Amino acid sequence: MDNKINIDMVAEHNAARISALEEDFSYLTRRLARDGIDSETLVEKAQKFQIAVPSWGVGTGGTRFARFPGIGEPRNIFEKLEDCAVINQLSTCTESVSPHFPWDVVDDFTELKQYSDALGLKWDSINSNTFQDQTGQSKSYKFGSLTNTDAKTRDQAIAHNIQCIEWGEILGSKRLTVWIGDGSNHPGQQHFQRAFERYLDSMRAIYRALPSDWELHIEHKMFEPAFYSTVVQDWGSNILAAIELGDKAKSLVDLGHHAPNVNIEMIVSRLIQFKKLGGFHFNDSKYGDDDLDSGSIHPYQQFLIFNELVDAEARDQDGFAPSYMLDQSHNVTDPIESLINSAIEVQRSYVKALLIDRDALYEYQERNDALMASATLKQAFNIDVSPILAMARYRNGGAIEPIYSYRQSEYRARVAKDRPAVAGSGSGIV
Ligand code: LRH
Ligand code: MN
Repeated sequence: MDNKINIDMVAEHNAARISALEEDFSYLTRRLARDGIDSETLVEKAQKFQIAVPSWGVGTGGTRFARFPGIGEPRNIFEKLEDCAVINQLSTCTESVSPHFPWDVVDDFTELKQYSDALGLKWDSINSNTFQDQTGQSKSYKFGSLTNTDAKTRDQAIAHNIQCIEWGEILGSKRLTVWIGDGSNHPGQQHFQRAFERYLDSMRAIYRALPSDWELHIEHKMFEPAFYSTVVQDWGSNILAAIELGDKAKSLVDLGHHAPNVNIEMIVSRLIQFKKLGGFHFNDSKYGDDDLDSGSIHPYQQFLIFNELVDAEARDQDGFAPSYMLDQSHNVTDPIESLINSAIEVQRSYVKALLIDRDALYEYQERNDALMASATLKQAFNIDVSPILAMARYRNGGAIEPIYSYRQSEYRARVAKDRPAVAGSGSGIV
């Protein structure tokens, strides 16, 4: 099992880089001190920053056209956890894994819990799946799951979600994330209100099964797999459902689930204001739900989202405790490298947002000094916080240069010896 990256090798790599890092860090410390900002406080906050990794993200992703698996593909949740442990070892900010059932189902969940404990990993939100039919499933989800016009099909979907909660309790998770693809492809095919009423009824049954200290996260998505209407298509339907269901129901924002140019940071602000922000699926996109690496296309948008999050933190906003998670599909990169990089890019947006001079910003906002208000954000965004992120990794026992250390470890080639190559290039996201 122990495929850890050799810690002595990482220590060697760090030893060769620490003096350059300390030089960059002390320059940045002096630079920030001029603005009355303490770099040590930022490193401490960066060291505590955590973002969960999706179990389905460590395998090569694909599209409806094809999936081109790489070498050493993880074949089951145990091998996926090994890869997640490497991501956390080098980045030190991804100690939790979010599983997807039934993709990650095992016979013995206690054994799985022991395995994750041994790797120093925790379990984040559980993702149910009623967007695919499983072999031997009695009712098909072709025309929907929790909103299907057939009550037995809805009951089947409800039962699956309740089963996910039970498995999650064994793993120590505290959240269930429900994303459904239910919707229609033709005008007139679905009665919008009746479908949403069926959705709420089904979700009430799932909500009733939630343990008292759990949350239910609702994930909206504009389209796909439905291409005319989607029952939970945007934050409006999402927050209405969350308010209707109760305090344990919150809204989850997957960045790729919005039309291009939608002001996602404003949606985040609304959800914060009404204490309904449950969490995020971070990724990036240019067109549709592309699931590209976080911050790789719109880093400023990601920064503006963290401006809203840090603002809420600074104002001690009531009911503010969002969870952070990546939800990406790695079609052309080594998934481990992309997840390490993306976790750090989300952490970067957080630390840059901590640099914003909020008092000055509020002042400019009150005085309608649009230019200086915008410039105040840009000034923080333009500071390179890499030395703070690297110092946080170093002090957490990780790698100053994680991708370099990962490549030097030849981890992928090593596990490929144990994990037979996957033949052919079937299609599908995982
Ligand atoms: C839907 C989604 C959802 C997951 C799936 C893998 O597009 O974002 O969060 O269940 O991807
Ligand atoms: Mn998602």
